[in-house]
Amino acid sequence: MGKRRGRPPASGSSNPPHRAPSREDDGRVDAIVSADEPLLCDAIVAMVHKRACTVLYEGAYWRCKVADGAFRDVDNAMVVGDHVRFLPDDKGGGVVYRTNERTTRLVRMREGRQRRAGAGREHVLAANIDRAVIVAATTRPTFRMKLIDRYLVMCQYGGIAPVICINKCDLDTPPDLGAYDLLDVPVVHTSAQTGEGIDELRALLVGRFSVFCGHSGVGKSSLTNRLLGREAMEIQEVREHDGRGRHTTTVSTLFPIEGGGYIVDTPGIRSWGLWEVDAETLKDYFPEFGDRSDSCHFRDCKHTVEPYCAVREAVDSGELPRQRYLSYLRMLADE
Ligand SMILES: Nc1nc2c(ncn2[C@@H]2O[C@H](COP(=O)(O)OP(=O)(O)OP(=O)(O)O)[C@@H](O)[C@H]2O)c(=O)[nH]1
Ligand SMILES: [Mg+2]
Ligand SMILES: [Zn+2]
Repeated sequence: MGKRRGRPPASGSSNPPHRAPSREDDGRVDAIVSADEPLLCDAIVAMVHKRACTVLYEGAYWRCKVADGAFRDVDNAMVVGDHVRFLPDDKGGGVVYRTNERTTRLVRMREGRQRRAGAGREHVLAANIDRAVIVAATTRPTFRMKLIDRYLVMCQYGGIAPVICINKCDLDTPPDLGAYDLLDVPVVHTSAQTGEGIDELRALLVGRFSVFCGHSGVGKSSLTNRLLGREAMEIQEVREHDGRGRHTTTVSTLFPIEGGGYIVDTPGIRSWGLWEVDAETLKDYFPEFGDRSDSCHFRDCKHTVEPYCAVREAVDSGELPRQRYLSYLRMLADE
């Protein structure tokens, strides 16, 4: 069995057909090849498994072992989007010997923002991406603006350009997103069901490295399938009784798209841990506050209860959207 062209990588820990399952096979091999070995090829991590990964190389997926020492960072050993150097074998597999430095990281924190020992460590969701498609549904699950605001902070933190995608437009009228008018963020209205807005979304993705993020059930995998024109990802009904998703996708997966570029479908995030943005700097991640902060009476104004706060005054006068300000306060309060 050769390369697995045109097929998505097998999910979870199941073995691809070209490798017989073996109990001794724990995925580890010795670093017998120097990382600078000329035979090594550049590939992108498409899926991470336990002590193994699938990489994308020359348009095909290769299930790889990972050499000792290939990880740069014990905590975030390898993530989708990592650029690696690997040695392909003739059975559609290979060995990864090195992961390269990351240019961007989509990050969320494992636990609270508090600086307790072990708390608040970064969890890198994907690396080297330049665009995040923040997907929300008009309904099922219920539209919640504060989630979009959190993703926007994550994007800003990771140096990633966001796009807001309101999906399931066949089910309900899209919400008013006027609160984002001051930000330079493209908004697309889609329906993975009817195909509405898919071409517009595609135009924003071609030639880029994009990741779909958003809550479970909003339709990230459905949009991925639409864009690819095939059932690459499994999708499932949203649970009816509470309208929340149930994590159909469990492993992030990378796909090349027609016209160039890549998309990554990710598992929905249900609970929000917080991230490496502390209370003092959170305000910097709300670009529309901008220069107004300079006019606050206190130089270190957090725009909460301080007197003569220019940001609060702008909210009161309607110059700044109150919804965004309330999101800021909620995040500050760690809610
Ligand atoms: N009516 C309608 N249903 C949609 C649309 N997009 C997705 N769905 C449905 O919503 C449900 C969830 O879709 P998924 O694509 O699995 O959602 P997801 O965001 O990938 O969910 P997780 O993998 O759990 O994060 C499925 O029943 C889809 O058929 C849409 O545009 N319109
Ligand atoms: Mg999914
Ligand atoms: Zn202020």
